[in-house]
Amino acid sequence: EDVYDVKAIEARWGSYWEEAGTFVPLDDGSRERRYVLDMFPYPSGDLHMGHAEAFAMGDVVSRHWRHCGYDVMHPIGWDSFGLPAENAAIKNNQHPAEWTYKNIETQAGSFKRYAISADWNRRLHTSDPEYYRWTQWLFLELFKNGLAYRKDSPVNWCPKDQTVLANEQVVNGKCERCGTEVTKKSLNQWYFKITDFADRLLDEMDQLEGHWPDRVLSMQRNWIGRSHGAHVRFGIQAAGEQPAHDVTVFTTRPDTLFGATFMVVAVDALLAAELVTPGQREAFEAYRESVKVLSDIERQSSEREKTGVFLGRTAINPLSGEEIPVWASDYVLADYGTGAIMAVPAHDQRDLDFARAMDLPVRVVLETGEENPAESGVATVGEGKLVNSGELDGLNKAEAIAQAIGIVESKGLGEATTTYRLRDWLVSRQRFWGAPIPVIHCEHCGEVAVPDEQLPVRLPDNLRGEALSPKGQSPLAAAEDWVNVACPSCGGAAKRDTDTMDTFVDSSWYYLRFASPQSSTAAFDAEAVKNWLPVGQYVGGVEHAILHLLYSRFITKVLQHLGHLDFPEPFSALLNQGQVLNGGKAMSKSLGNGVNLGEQLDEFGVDAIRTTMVFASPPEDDVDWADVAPHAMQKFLARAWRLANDVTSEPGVDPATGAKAVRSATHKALHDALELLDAGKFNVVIARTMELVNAARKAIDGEIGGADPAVREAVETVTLLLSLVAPYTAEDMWARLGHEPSVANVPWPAVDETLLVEDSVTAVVQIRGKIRAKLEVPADISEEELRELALGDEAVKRSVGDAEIVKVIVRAPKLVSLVVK
Ligand code: ANZ
Ligand code: ZN
Repeated sequence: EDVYDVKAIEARWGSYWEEAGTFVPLDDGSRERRYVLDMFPYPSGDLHMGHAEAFAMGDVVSRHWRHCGYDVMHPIGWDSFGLPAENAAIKNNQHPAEWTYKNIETQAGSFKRYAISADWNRRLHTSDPEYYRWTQWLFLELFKNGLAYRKDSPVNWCPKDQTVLANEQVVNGKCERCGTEVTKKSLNQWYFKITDFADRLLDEMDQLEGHWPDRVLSMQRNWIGRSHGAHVRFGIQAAGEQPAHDVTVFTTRPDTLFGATFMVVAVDALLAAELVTPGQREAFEAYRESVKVLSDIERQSSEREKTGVFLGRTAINPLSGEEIPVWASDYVLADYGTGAIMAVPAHDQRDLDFARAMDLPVRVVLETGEENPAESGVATVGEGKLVNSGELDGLNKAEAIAQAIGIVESKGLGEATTTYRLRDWLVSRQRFWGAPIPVIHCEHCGEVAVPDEQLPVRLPDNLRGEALSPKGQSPLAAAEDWVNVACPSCGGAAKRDTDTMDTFVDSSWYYLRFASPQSSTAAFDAEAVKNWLPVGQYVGGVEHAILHLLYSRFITKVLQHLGHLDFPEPFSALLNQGQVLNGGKAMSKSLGNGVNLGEQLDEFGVDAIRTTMVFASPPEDDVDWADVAPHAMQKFLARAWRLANDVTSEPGVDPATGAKAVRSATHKALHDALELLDAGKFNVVIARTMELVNAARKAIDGEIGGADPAVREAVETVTLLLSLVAPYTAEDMWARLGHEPSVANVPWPAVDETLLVEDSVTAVVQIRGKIRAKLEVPADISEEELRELALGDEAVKRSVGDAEIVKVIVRAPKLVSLVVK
């Protein structure tokens, strides 16, 4: 029959690939290995359009590489710890595992239907004890090597709900759920020392240049935020007092030291409370109270009116000896630099805004030719020469920076330094559904690592429903028989740590686990990791551009540092696919513009949806579902599929005996497709495939006919190209063409370069306006070549005879005109 029956075709091949093990890598070294990885999903409900987009893109890469002859590993797993499962469990009086594993099954079914070329044997779930046993091992590796530590730190606290709130859960200073005023509470929390690796995280990004999107690299750079500058110490005094102590500021602009007209200390820094004089204390405390509820982003917003309070003291400029007032404000952050700045309003906009609000002086020290900031309200930041700056006068900015650092260093009042925006990674959570932190607290021995043979520290399975609701400490604290253990070191009574790990820890190493997912003796098998890693192509959304990628890079570097790995970067290449929008907006419940993936698959078939996703735009661009036409795509697939029925030659006949025009079209499509795939222009590959489908159809319906071996070659090539995006259709065509499955393992045919030459055209040679010769020339002939050909032609020579050629006009590829006399 000649009807493209999507349902029948899906049913025919639906379970074939998994049963045949089509996508299980050989892993025997007979082929070069390549690793393609999609960011693994979180099991919230079924797959959605975003998954469909991301996984369609990753599958193009994976299938392309398989056709190129690589042994491809394309694994799949689930990031299955996390809060939504816990919230669902509280609501439904369940254990979080129930919700989690039910959703995983649903998603796995959808992935299979979606025909992702995944190796299902490597499937993993981060919430399996077999997995989190190794997450705990990883924690202990950091702990034992001084890279995991505990410290007190302030958290957002809702006194009514008795719970810690993430920054996103604090709305206008109030608890998102109950509206109670949020306070800060100090909690003892675990941190990973990612700051120790800040330089490596920055510098080793060089090797990712050109392989990761530029914007991701710059987001990582900004997040780490390395600033070169200086620490400069200012003496402090109150009226009539001797300098009490020093305050050190961090500045990236020591050249502007003579322009510092006041100092600002972060209002919430301990230092501010120490510095404030008794007379100013009341005003200070009132101010501090008023800014407590603001987030860092609000505090630093340039939109907000600057606020602050005078601390009653002056600071002494170490270069000029000038006395300047010391203020406290919220625009200076307590945990960046030293929490104190020298304010140079002429050349720093924030300082200028503050100076204008508080009526403080503005002094230009770098003459840039711009308008005076005191009048314009705009700080000047250009290049120029130093003025009003004593011994720095006349220097340019770079010279003055070096000179100023030299002077403060020689006086012992400061030194060059580097500061980072990056903070240590807070990894402990007071929640249940995560990997328990494998530490035991003993009064005698302190923090003791759970011995390796006692791992995993399993989550208790008797907690469910209400028992999981947050009570200011981890729900695990209530499981007394779980908490109370013997100290592994002294045998005395001790308690387990009741916090669980941030789920970013789970996902910071899963790409390693995929190399040997069943290993029960190690987190990863060294040999397997050597064979498969780093990941050749990582695919996922830009929402993970910072944290997940940074943490994964950090953990890889730690493991390399500790001798477990021999490469510094986990992901050699990164692709950020775009979002799927509807009507130009992200799909959301509140907008009511959601599109259900399952319904789309039911209506148009898997292949049409996948092909639509890939065809709609370059992979990194958004797809607006309001603008696409899966119905038309289904028609195109049907048209392609019918070609396979109309090929009447047997497989294996040399296509060289077939129609040359068809062969040219085929090899041009193949050639272009390879270049386009390497360049990541997957959408254009589909456009080329469409052209080839048209060429093949024309040949079959015209004089050439379906028996020509060049037509078979064309249709087999269509099949191959379609297998990148439309696996069911392609597999069915392949079978109809008389081949064994699977088309996924068919090598790309070699491109015959001689077939790529453009068709020839006819050039005419005119002499005195009359056509004297016609030449068959390549369409892309150069002016020079055409001129030579024309002048060397026998008929032309004859016509010219003894006359003198005074001028040759060449219009390649069609015309040569000779002026003779
Ligand atoms: C004087 C100065 C003059 C500054 C000037 C800038 C321009 P980045 O590049 O982001 O590292 N600063 C230092 N610590 C701060 C804190 N805790 N909160 C807010 N601002 C802080 O920025 C470094 C600059 O930001 C430092 O250099 C300091 O202001 C300010 F024409 O010192 B500068
Ligand atoms: Zn002990």
